[in-house]
Amino acid sequence: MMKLSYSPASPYVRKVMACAIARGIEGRIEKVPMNPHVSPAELLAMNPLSKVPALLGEDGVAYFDSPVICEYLDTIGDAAPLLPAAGPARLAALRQQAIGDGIMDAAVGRRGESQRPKEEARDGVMLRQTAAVARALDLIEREVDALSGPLTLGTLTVACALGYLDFRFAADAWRDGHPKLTTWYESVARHRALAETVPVG
Ligand SMILES: N[C@@H](CCC(=O)N[C@@H](CS)C(=O)NCC(=O)O)C(=O)O
Repeated sequence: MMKLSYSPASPYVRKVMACAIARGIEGRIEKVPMNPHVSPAELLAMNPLSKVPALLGEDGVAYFDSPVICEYLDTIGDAAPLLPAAGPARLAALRQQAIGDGIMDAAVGRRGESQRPKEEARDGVMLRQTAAVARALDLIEREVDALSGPLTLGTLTVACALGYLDFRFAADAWRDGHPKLTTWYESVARHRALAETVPVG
């Protein structure tokens, strides 16, 4: 049994679980709850960076971070891989993963900043994070056609990033000004891999 160090609100953890469900291997993963912010010894033994997700694989190797874990999961089971073989399709999926992970990085960072005492420097950082997300959404809207087709690591990552914006920053209404992305998200969100991993809390 693989072991996934896990926290329920993490969009990166959601991405990993969505990949596992999409490939039908979620039953081979035991989820171990972990608060990375208090650096528990069990997590540090797997990931010295004290971040979730971290996955103890069937080969005994502790994998992190989420892109690496998802690539490893592609080697488990018989389902088609979520990351295409080397070439333009793989590069497209990796690029989508990068923009989705980038939205998560900016939004998770902004959420962390928002919980610190208010000061000018903090507000400046949050404004940059907000602007980065806005520009990333505009890029994905322009390139929305590339999201169609079977699920990939790239499209799942973008969907999890949008789900995190709904979860933590619903008031920002990311759908405004992104009609094509809104339509795409409505349909992709129905996939079991995403429907069963919606963050709660
Ligand atoms: N690049 C990492 C990011 C993981 C990450 O930042 N996880 C957050 C939870 S959402 C975390 O563990 N933060 C704890 C910390 O930064 O100390 C990935 O893709 O897995």
